Amino acid sequence: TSVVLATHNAKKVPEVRGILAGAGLDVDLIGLDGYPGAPDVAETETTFAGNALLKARAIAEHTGLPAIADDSGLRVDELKGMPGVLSARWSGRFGTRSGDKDAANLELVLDQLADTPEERRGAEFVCAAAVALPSGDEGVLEGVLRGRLITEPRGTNGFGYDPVFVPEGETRTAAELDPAEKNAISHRGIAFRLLAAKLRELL
Ligand code: ITT
Repeated sequence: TSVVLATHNAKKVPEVRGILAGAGLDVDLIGLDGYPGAPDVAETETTFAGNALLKARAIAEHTGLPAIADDSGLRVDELKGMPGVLSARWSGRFGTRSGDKDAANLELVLDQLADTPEERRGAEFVCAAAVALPSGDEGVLEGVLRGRLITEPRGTNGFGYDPVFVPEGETRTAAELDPAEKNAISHRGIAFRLLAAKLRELL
């Protein structure tokens, strides 16, 4: 079965592929590069689940194939859960300009926590994984990874906020874990393993 992965974030693709393969799901996962002109869906919902469904539905409609999507982000305790669904756009909201959006977002969060002591630097990654079929069937599942934010980035694996996020029970950052180690514990790993079970039902 062919399934389209509705993301414009190239770094999410290998993670999702690895997770679904690890769950033993036998699907042919197609990236959006196979669909020039695929809509870049505005994330207008206030929840991860709502935005993941918007992305999956739009791409299922555009391609006529089952589509899966990821909406994810970082909730920082000290920032009352921000940047949350705004994680990909956080620095842009404050007018920061940088060639590297991930780096700018990460720097802004570190700046905002500059005066926050270690014991108050708790945070969590959240991922909503959605599937939408052209028939209208759909589903969405979530995963959370608790951890804490450090002050100096470490590691080169993963993406986004990984270099400053140390998962609970770990001493390494998420960017210092190898891909299989990250997938075993991550918000995305949890959400897409649940989604794999849902896909088995629907496809
Ligand atoms: P698509 O919407 O096209 O999938 P995107 O990068 O805009 O791509 P999101 O809207 O889901 O994706 O935004 C996710 C944000 O949260 C983005 O800033 C990521 O860097 C960050 N993020 C999500 N998962 C992460 C992870 O596993 N590790 C580090 N940062 C992560």
